[in-house]
Amino acid sequence: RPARATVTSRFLNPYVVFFAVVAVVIILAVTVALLIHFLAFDKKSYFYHSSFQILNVNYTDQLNSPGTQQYRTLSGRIESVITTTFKESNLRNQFIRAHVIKLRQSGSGVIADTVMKFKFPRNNNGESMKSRIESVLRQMLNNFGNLEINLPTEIITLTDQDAVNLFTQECGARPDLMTLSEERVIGGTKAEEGDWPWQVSLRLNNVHHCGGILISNIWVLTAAHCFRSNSDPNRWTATFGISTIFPQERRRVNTILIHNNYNPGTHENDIAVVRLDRPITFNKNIHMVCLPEATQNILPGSTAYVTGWGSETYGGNTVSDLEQGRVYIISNDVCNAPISYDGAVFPGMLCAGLPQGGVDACRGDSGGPLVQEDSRRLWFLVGIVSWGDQCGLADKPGVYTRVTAYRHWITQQTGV
Ligand code: 4AZ
Repeated sequence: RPARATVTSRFLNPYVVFFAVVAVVIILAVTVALLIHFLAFDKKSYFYHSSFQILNVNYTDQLNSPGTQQYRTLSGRIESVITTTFKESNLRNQFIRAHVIKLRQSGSGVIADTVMKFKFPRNNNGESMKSRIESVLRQMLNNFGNLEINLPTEIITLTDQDAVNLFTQECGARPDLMTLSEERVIGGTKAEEGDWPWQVSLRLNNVHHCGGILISNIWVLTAAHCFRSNSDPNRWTATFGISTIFPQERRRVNTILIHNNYNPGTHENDIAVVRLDRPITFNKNIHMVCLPEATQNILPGSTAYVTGWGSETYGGNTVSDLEQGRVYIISNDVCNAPISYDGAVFPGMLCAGLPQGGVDACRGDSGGPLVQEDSRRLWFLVGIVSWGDQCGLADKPGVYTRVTAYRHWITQQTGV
């Protein structure tokens, strides 16, 4: 009898039965929840391209370059009209962002090539969503504020790669913008592949000597002083990608054009352009930066980034993985103060650094970029690493060639 009692309690103990049932219910619930999650809530990004025709804006040369105020204002207005439209529609939760890739001329008017990003559950197909997007745009047609916009003739579904390819043909986009994602916070000092896609390594006898900046598929901008020891194009090559040991691309240098009035004594006009032997095919990790307008104001106190393979300490060795530093623009007046450079900073130069020092360009960074992000998340070149009193000292910021001052010279030399 005691034996039988033991057997009974082992198999029919109400607690055991209770826990077994609870366990089964939990497993079932989790399975169902996962199914629902993947079928209904797991969202995928979808990209669409459409061309909006703006009827009441006349095309002018000012809309040729993304650096003009007109270009920024018009693109920004179109983006905000599209955003408002979707935010007030039944697609408000699916719409993520719109970005004008390019403004083009059409007759006397303007066409805005635009990429839009949406997020839908996976079980939705992108094509049925396309007709919902079209119908939202149709409904909103008469509600575009003071822009007169023609309904796009077609909306094209893009693959993620198509969307990236559209951006790589234009200047100044980093990977976070190409996928219309949240802005990536730039931290640390090591760059990741694609972070600074316009960065070039200029190599003398196949050894990294200077930085350079890709401004078209064939022209690289750099500093004149890079060629003080040697200006024979046959001795120079350019590599692309964040590693100087394993570059993604390599080109010979065909021509070196140094500013006629470069003055090694005062560092004035420290600018040069280099023509590659053949064009670079742009991709996500290698493409050009935007150039500012000659009239663009570079605001003291605004944030900028300097990148390069230069030494980390004055007198140190260059590095093989690209580094980035965050600095602030310093006015020429402050930079010319007696404790700073005491008048040695000319109008064609630009200072950037931290008041306490510590982050700076150094030997080997010369010729490389100082860039700033604009309101539409495009990156513009504002300076070329030129000179400074050692590296990272307090009150001795880096001094850069002021790109706006040489905007016309760059066009004269390269057509860019
Ligand atoms: C150089 O020797 C050099 N701290 C470049 C930049 C700076 C100093 C020196 C700025 O090429």
